[in-house]
Amino acid sequence: MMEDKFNAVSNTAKLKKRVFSGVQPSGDVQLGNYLGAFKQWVQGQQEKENFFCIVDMHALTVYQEPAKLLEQTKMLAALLFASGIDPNRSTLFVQSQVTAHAEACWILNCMTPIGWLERMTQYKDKSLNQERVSVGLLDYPVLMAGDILLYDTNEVPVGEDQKQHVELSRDIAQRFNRIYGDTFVIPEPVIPEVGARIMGLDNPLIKMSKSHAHIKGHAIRLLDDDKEIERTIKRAVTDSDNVIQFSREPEKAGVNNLLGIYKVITGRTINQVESDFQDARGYGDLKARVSEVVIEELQPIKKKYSEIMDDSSELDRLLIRGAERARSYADPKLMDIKERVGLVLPGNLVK
Ligand code: AQP
Repeated sequence: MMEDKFNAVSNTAKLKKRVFSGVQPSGDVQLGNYLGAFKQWVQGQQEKENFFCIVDMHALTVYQEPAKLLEQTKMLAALLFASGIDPNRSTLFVQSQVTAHAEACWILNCMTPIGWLERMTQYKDKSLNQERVSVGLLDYPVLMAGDILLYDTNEVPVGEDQKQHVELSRDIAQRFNRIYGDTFVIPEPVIPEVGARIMGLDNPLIKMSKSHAHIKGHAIRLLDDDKEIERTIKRAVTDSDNVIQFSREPEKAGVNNLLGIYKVITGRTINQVESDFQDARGYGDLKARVSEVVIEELQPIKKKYSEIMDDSSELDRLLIRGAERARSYADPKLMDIKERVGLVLPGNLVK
């Protein structure tokens, strides 16, 4: 029954714009992932045809403890479903389950100049102060290009931090199309107006991030209990002038970040948000109100998450089905790519 409904949805979906986006199972999912990505993905499910990918091979670009990586992958899948990703509307799958991604990456590697990769900000940031940097870390954006291009993606919703990578995917696609003929749709990055960059609560000048989520005070993790959320927001770095307004000034980045979190959760305009705090008695009130809306937003997600984790065999079934569906798009596309570059296809060899 579920299967029929799923196919019926997929048949009508062809006229819709196609969306691809990914998230790494690289640590505790934090509020920035949710507000900058998941929430936007869920809201766009109705009018677009969506592929959401848990990019476990991307996570491998920095060392992951094997048992933890597997656990984080399942937890992330459960959190995505709990946040509202609907398996009857969207295809949610794990990257390593669809081998076309790795194969496409290799072919695209062979036509990507190293200089394009060395210029990537994320590569520079993540390789800074590292004793050893893997080839995978440098190659991260090419694997991402493969992810996106295999699905004839029109739009890639990402936070501000990933925009450069989507632009690189466009460059790679255009180069391939020039050399081998029209093969790839050129994808567009779509950056949400709000929530594009949620900053660290301990340091509002750096973005909130999964890999720093274990540092006390840095992040709200989606599974934090209410008291922990309240404590972390209470400790958030602000300033001393007690003015509750949006501002681009670096010294106001902490207050700006808290107002941004409030704005994206409540869906209110800048003016409405500022007027909500007109009568606030300082940053204590601001923090209390932000805690309230964050707790309210995350409570149903945590509840749904526990229900999903109670029956993990259903979660496995959904991931198997998601991967099958992803393969039904990615495999024929890979065949087209291989044929264009002159690789041997199954039909080329006669027994
Ligand atoms: N702070 C953030 N604000 C807004 N959006 C964010 N995203 C991540 N952090 C913020 C968005 O979340 C999606 C999934 O991210 P990812 O896992 O693919 O990689 P990332 O951007 O590198 O996320 P993290 O949390 O910072 O992970 P680590 O620490 O492992 O690198 C993307 O759409 C991203 O823009």
